[in-house]
Amino acid sequence: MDNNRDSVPAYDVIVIGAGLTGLLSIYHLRDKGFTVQAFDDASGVGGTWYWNRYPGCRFDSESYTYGYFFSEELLQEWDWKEHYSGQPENERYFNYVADKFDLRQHIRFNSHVESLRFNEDTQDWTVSIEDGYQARGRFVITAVGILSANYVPNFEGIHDFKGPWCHTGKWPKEGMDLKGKRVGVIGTGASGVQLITEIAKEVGHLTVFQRTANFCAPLRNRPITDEEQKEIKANFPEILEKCMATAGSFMHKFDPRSAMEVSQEERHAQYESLWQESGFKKWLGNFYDVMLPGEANEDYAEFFRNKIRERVHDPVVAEMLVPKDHMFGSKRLPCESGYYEVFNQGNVLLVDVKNAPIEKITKTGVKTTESEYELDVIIYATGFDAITGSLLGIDIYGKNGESLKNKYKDGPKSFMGIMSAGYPNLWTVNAASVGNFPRAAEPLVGWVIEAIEYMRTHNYATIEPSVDSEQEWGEHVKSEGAKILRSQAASWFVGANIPGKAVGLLTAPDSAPVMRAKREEIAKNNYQGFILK
Ligand code: N01
Repeated sequence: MDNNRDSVPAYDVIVIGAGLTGLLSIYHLRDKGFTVQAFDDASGVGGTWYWNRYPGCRFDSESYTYGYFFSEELLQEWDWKEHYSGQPENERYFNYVADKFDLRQHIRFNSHVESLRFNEDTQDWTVSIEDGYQARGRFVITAVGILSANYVPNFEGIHDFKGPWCHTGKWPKEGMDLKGKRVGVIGTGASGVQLITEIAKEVGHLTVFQRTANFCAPLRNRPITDEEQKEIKANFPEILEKCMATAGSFMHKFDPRSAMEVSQEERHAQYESLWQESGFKKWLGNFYDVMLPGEANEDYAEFFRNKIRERVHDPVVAEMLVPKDHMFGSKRLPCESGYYEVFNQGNVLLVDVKNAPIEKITKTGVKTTESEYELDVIIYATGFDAITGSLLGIDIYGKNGESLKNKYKDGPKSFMGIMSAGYPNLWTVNAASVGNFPRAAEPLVGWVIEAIEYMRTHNYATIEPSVDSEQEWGEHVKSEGAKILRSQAASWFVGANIPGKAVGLLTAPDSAPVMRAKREEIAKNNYQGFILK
């Protein structure tokens, strides 16, 4: 509690997080004349790109579609070196942005936010940091990341293991010494796939514990040539336009034809030609109906399965790597740079932990229901408590002291993923978007700041959604969410990866252009669906 409130520094806006969305928020808020204070757990900027330092970590959005577009000067002076840039360069980029725009002065680092409490008398929020520091803000933007609450399964004996271990999302800054070691990796999602491919080059022996085989596609990364660099820099408006026109804000546009309308020959020729392309084009640039449950989806899935079979020499191992229990595209497609070939190495073992689950972690390794594996290092590539994990990691108390954890116990309750009834002026921006994240974050943050400006202009102290609009949104997410492919697998998209978490789509079911249009309509109608006082 803030017993001595007058001595607590007060700001117009508190921003939690100094990653992509946090930096963006600070820049625009300051630009509009608001006072702003940000807090971050980390000792530096970058969020995801600060924490995920594991070997192999990189974009699978095209680098030049990922950076900020708000400054033409920044676009022109920053050179992405690779089409799919790696973590070290990505972290450098965010540092460059923070320095260029002098953003660090507004950030308190090494500051773990413990709680947020709404003060009904002063109609503002008190933020409390673990070390006892406090600040107040009229508004709060929780730019805490959608994939930032690391999930490590609660395996029996996890702390008994004698060797080093870590989660991919909290890779030590000083690195991990894996050379020549017996390393075990648990998890084969996008992080595991990138990590496994990279560390297989240096470890002594690698044991991969796989519960679910994934559809993975070649990334085909390469350096950006000088010629390409010039072309990219001359074409940023077109690049942006392309991204903003698509459902997930990526550059790739679906083929409007149905896969099943064309001949099998033509269909397969298209699959093959997309296979040779880089990045997500294979996922998001194909016939539109490969992303709908049904015949086209299964046809493309089989094409992927055969690609895996071609690349893995041992047919038994190949079948273990072939996904058979979920639809293509229902989980996020990991991009890879030689993942399947890793399993042709003599020093790599694939262990199926679906049929024989991990029973416990021992002093010396991993014990499944079938066997024991001796290891020097264990790496948990076991994912994140997505979307709500980091938000609910903060004790948030709204009107009448009601805890957000309690409100969210059966799943998130918000209007448009950006604010919850009973929590005035608390913008939970990260719940609203997936896809090529920066392209979704820029317009969203812009919209939030416009709303804050609107309130300043019209002298309102608080904004919060009505209970009705929150309920309607919840019903929309449920009914429309059930229809989309992302809801059809047991993944982080629906919270199914976290034991005990309520299962349901955690983000908007609408495309990015639809979400932008909905928000514009709300703003045009004086923030319809919200109560302003
Ligand atoms: O996490 P995941 P991730 N026993 O949840 C397994 C983004 N990202 O960190 O599939 C055994 O996808 C789990 O098994 P299963 C991207 O959006 C982007 O890899 O649940 N295994 C799965 O294999 C991505 O989607 C990039 O059966 C257990 C794995 O752990 C998101 O982050 C790079 C287990 C977790 O996979 C998350 O990816 C990396 C258990 N008890 C990540 N519990 C870019 O390229 C979990 N698993 C930008």
